[in-house]
Amino acid sequence: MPAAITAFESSPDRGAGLARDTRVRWAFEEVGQPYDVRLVSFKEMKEPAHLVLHPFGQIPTYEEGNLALFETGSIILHIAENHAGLLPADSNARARAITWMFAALNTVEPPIVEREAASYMERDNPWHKHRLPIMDDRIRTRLSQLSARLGDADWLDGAFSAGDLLMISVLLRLRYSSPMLDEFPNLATYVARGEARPAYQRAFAAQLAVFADRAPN
Ligand code: GTB
Repeated sequence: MPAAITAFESSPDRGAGLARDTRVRWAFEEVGQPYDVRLVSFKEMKEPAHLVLHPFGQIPTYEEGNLALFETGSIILHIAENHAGLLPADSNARARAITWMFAALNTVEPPIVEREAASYMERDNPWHKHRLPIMDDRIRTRLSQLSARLGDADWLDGAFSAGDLLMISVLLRLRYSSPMLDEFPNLATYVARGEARPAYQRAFAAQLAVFADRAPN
């Protein structure tokens, strides 16, 4: 039986690919592994049956035999460690690719998520317009540093890896909330290069298909 993941039954982005199951789908596609998807409602995510799988009541989760995982970083690392295609064989190169996975999730994604959350949870407060440029500057600093490191390379460290998969997923998220990515042409091209991968295309289409037949909420 293939591994099974959970995804939103009804995603607020209606298939724009922003929910984190897209990253996991992409990882499965890169390594050529089939997977099942179980859709869960917001209500179900907070119920005991789901909380056993995910203590924070979120998606995605991963189930394979008697193994259950949560956290996209951990899920993608597990997929990458068990199937060829997302981590180099050389142990030092592998460690560096895993470092980029952590950098994407721990260093680049947090300021992007904070800005996104603030823009829909705090926007009615008078101080929001003062906080926004501060949050933008935090993101810009990270983008500038990342842009300097990437230079004119195709990927962050040699061949495409799970580090690129996560970094591109994180940067894609920014594209939907701010035009800031366009200030860094090599990053915009890097993201486009990731999106052009057939595995990403299949993952994006699969998550979009969940919403294709539905009327708007
Ligand atoms: N650190 C965890 C991981 O990496 O797996 C974070 C998981 C997470 O944030 N899950 C979100 C969730 O389940 C979905 S991805 N939220 C429901 C809840 O917390 O109650 C975040 C997300 C959701 C929707 C959009 N969107 O529609 O634009 C974008 C991103």
